[in-house]
Amino acid sequence: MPLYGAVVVGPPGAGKSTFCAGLCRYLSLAERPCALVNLDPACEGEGLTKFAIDVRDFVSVDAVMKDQKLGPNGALRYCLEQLWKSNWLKDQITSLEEDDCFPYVVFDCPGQTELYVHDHSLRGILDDVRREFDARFTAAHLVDVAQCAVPTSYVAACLLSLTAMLRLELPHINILTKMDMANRYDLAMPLEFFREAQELHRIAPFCGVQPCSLDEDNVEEEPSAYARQLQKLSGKICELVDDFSLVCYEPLDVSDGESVAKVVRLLDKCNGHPCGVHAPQSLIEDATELFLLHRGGTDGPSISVDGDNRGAAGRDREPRRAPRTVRTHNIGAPPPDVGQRGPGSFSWYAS
Ligand SMILES: Nc1nc2c(ncn2[C@@H]2O[C@H](COP(=O)(O)OP(=O)(O)OP(=O)(O)O)[C@@H](O)[C@H]2O)c(=O)[nH]1
Ligand SMILES: [Mg+2]
Repeated sequence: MPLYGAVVVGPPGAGKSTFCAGLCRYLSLAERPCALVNLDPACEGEGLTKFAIDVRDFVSVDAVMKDQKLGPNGALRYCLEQLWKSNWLKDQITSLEEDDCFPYVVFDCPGQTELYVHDHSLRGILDDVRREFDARFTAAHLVDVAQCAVPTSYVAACLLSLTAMLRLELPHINILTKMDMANRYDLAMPLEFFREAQELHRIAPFCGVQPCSLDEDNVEEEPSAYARQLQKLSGKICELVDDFSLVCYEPLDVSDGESVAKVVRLLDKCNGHPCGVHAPQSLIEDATELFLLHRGGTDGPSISVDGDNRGAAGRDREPRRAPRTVRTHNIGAPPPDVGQRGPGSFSWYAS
C-alpha cells in the first residue's frame, strides 16, 4: 500500500500544530495508525502530540545560526536545504513501515511561508518522499478566521492560498481555522462569502475602511488617495484570484469532532485514501463520538473551548453596503486575546 499523508502549511499561528494534533487524535480514535512528522526545526517544546519523526533530531536552528552566522529565518532555510540534500527523512519514514504498511503521515510544517512561496526546499523534500514511497499527499493550507476581519489581510490570505496551491502542486484544501472565535469579529460580509471566496472583488471597496466609516454621518466623505490606491490594488489581486477560481475554504473548529471528521473526509478524498472511499459510516461516526467525548476529558491531550461563544459570525447577516468613506486600512483588528489562553479562548491540556 502506498504512503498516504497530509502536509499542513500556513502562516505562523494559523493553528497548524493544533490541527495536526487534532487530526492525529481523530485518526487514532478511528483506529487508523498515524505518524506526526515535525518539519519545523525552529519548533519549541515537545508539541501537543508525540512526534514520530522530529527534524530537530537531524538539525538544530540554534547550531546553524551559530556556525553559519545566520539570522533565524536564514538558518531555517539552511536547515531545510540540508534536509533536502540528505536521506535522513526518507530513512526515518522507511523505519515507520510495519507489515508492508505505512501509517498515515502528517507533516507539521514551519510557518515561514517563504519556504514554499520563494524557496524550493519544502517542495523538493516532499517531491523526493513522493517519488521514493509512491506517496499520495494532500496539502492543507490553514488560514486563521481572524484574517476575515481585516479585508486587506483576507485578500492577502487568498493570494497566499492560491500561491501555495500553485507552488506545492499537490491535491489541496484550504481551511479557515479557529471557527469557535468567528463570531467575535465584525465582518464586512457574511461568513459564507469568506468561505466561498467567489466574486472576491466585492471585498475590495472595504479595503482600507474603518467600521466607523459605515456610519450614516460619514458616508459622504471621500476616500483618501492612499485608500483609493489600496482598493485598486486589492481589486486587481481579487481579480487574479478569481481568474484561477481555485480558492475556497473549509471551516474548521478543531475541538469539534464533526468538523474534524469533515476535514478528514476531504483529505481522504483528495489523496484517494481507501478510508475516504470505503470507510463504513459507522466507523466515522464512532470516531466522531469518541472525539467529542474526549473533548476536555482526561485521557491524554484534549481540546477544550470554554464559554458559549461558538457559531459562525454573520452567517445570517446581510452583506453590508460597500462604504464610500475610507479612513484607514486597519479595520477590525482581532481582539488582543485571540489565540491566547483565557475565558472563551482555546486550549489544549493534558491530564
Ligand atoms: N480559539 C482557538 N484557538 C486556536 C485554535 N487552534 C489553535 N489555536 C491557538 O492558536 C495559537 C497558535 O496555534 P498553533 O497550533 O501553535 O499555530 P501554528 O500554526 O502551529 O504556529 P507556528 O508553528 O508558530 O507557525 C495557539 O495559542 C493555539 O492554542 C482553534 O481552533 N481555536
Ligand atoms: Mg506550529
